[in-house]
Amino acid sequence: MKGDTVTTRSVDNRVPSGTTLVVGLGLSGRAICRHLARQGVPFMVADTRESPPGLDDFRLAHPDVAVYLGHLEALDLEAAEEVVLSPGIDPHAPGLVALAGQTNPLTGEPRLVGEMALFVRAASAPIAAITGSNAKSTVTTLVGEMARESGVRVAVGGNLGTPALDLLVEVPDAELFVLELSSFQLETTPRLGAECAAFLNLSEDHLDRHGDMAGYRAAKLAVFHGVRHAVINADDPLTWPEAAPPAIDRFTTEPARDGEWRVAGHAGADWLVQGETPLMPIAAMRLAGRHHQANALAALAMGRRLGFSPAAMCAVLERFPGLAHRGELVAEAGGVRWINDSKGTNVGATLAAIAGLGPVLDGRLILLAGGLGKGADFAPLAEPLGRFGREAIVFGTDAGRLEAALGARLPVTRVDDLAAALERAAAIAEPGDAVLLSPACASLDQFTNYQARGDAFRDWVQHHLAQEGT
Ligand code: UMA
Ligand code: ADP
Repeated sequence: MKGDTVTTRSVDNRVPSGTTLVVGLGLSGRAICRHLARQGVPFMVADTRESPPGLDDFRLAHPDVAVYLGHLEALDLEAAEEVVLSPGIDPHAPGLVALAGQTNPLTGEPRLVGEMALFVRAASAPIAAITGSNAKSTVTTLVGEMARESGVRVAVGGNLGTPALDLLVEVPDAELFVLELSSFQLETTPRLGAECAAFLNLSEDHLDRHGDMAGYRAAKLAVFHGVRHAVINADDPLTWPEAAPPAIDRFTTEPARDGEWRVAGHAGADWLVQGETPLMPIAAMRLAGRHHQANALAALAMGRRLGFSPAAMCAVLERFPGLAHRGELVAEAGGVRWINDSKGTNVGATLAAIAGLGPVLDGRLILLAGGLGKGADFAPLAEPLGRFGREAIVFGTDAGRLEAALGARLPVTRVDDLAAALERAAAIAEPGDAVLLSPACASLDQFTNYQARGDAFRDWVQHHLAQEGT
């Protein structure tokens, strides 16, 4: 099938003149196709896989659209008006690299763009954009909830849930778009022009795609192209823009550091504070841990710039319980806590989970980790695990690399998969311990996605505890 075109009308391996080529038939690719169809733009689709997941649905929805399956190098893109990439496709891949630096005469933008370029052209309401290595989904959800609580008609999506282009039809009268954006989406966005954009933090991730930290950071910094209000992490200089935006807000959780948005003492307790104004006590937040204080401050800073009321924003922080698969307490039995942090897909997230949990445990931490490390260095996990860990149980493709990085600091057991890791954890856990699934890796070697991995953890724990009769 490789290199074939699968279509109800025949085309050779040449994109017809004046046609837009959509690359990828996943969630974003199908949303891009729906958008182009609504706009009456002629397009065809390519996917490098022999059997992309959305093919059957796509054929039903677009019976007249040509689909090319196979290597992109074998496709002649010369006559394509524009090439719109799905985020999972590397713009530097063979077959696409020839388009680098070329401009689309109609739009003045690069000929090679991603979904967000189309979104920016079509959206008529302001955009609030959130990026970073971790906490994007949490902060995006918080800002969306704060907007709703303030009576704003808001559409929330992007890398989180609904593809951005689908929001245009799902919430046609949106007054605000709140979008979680990945480095992959930002890399192919020529100018986002956000009303407010936050860059939350940067730690090693997706190095297999971006080459190094500089490439990864450069992709993320695109969140500030054309921005009005930037929100940055005063504690993480890698989030700071290269050129000063018109307005900037800094948040910090370091007690000694200056920042408009910070944690400070007030009335004998720690409060979230703007400038000299105390907003709410930390203890009133439902989310726990210092990393969530940073997330709350970022959301508050964005909300203020977007005109939300402080009372509405604090009400959201008082009730928001956190998202599933992010530090989710699945069960507590026999003095052992079972915590699903399957969304901990990089080292920075797993470090935050250990830092939040380790100091408050009566016992020790049993870490379940492994999967696809995406080229990251696991060494930073060794010190905190040495301090708080009973054992690391590692599985999946990069189990060997984890074992090599951690083995000198605590006992490491290597097993085949998550089920075996859970068996081992149940055998060694003592009262006061926490069994934490925070893999520091992507799940795709053994699961469909991180949700499936977290669901497998939850199912196993519930089944195990039911059998034990606890
Ligand atoms: N793929 C191919 N050939 C193709 C097209 C895709 O091999 O021709 C592969 C990609 O390399 C990737 C997979 O298929 O492994 C999915 O890629 P995609 O671009 O089709 O992905 P979508 O289904 O459109 O989902 C994307 C985001 N996925 C990625 O960026 C990889 C989803 O984020 C997002 O929810 C969705 O768009 C809607 O906006 C997921 C994700 O893992 C949660 N994101 C990464 C992260 O958060 O770390 C960036
Ligand atoms: P993202 O969408 O960027 O992946 P999520 O909100 O889904 O972010 O959280 C992903 C992971 O990051 C979870 O494991 C979560 O516990 C962890 N996390 C949340 N906030 C922070 C933070 N401020 N710094 C580091 N890790 C965090």
